[in-house]
Amino acid sequence: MISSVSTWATLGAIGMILGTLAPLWGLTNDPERRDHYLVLAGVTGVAAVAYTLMSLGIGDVAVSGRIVSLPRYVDWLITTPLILLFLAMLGNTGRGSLGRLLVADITLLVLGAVAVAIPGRIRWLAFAGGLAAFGVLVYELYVRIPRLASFTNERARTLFVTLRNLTIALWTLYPLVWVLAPSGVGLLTRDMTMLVIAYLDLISKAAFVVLAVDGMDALADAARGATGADPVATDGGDASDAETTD
Ligand code: RET
Repeated sequence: MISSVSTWATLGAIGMILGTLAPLWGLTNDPERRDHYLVLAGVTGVAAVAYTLMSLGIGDVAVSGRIVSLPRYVDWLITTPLILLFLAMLGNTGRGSLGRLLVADITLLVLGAVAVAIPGRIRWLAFAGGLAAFGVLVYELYVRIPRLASFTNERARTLFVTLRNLTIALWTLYPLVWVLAPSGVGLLTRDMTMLVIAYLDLISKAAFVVLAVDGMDALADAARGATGADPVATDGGDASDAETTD
C-alpha cells in the first residue's frame, strides 16, 4: 500500500517542480536579473529534489525512537538561506545584514536538528535556543532591514514587505508544528506532519517564488529608470533612526 507520507511528499515534489517553472521562464525572458532568478530557481528546485527523495523513503533515519527525514533538514539548510538571500538582495542591505540572517537561520536549524536527535527533556533547551535564534532573525527582517534598506523604487519596497511578511508569518508556524509533531509532544502523527509541512513548504517556497517572479518587473522598471532614478530610502536609511512603521 502507498503510504500517505509518500503521497503527500509526491504532491509536494510536483508543486515544487511547477514552482520552479516561473523562475526558469524569468531566466530565459529577463536575463538582466539572472542572479535573482537563479536564487529563486534554487529554492524550489532543491525542494523538488528533497520531496522526490522523501516520496521514495530515501534518507529516513531513526533517531531516539523517531523517524527523521534527512532530505528535509538538508533542504531547509540550503533553501532557507536562499530565501533570506533573496530578501536581502531586494533591500540591498549589504553583507552584515545578510550575515546576521544566515547565522541566525543556520543556528535555529542546527538546534532544531539537535533537539530531535537527543533524548529526554534536555532537548527542549535546544528547542528554546532555536526559538531565540528565530527571534534574532525576525528582528533583523522586521526592524533592521527596513531601516537600512535602499530600495530601487517604491514597488521594490512593496515587494520586499509582502514577501517578508509572508515569510515571517509562515516560518512562525514551523516551531509550532515541531512541538505538535512526533519531534515534540506527538499530538500529530507522522502522516499528518508530512501533510502540514508539505503545505507550509509549498506556500513558503513555491508561492514565495511565484510572487517574487511576478514582482520582478519592479526591478526591471528601476533599471530602465521608468519610475524615477532615485533609490527610495524606506524608513530613513540609518540604523539610528526612529522605529519603522512597516
Ligand atoms: C525548528 C525547531 C527549533 C526552533 C525553530 C524551528 C524553526 C524552523 C523554521 C523552518 C522553516 C522552514 C522553511 C522551509 C521551507 O521550505 C527547527 C522547527 C524556530 C522556521 C521555511
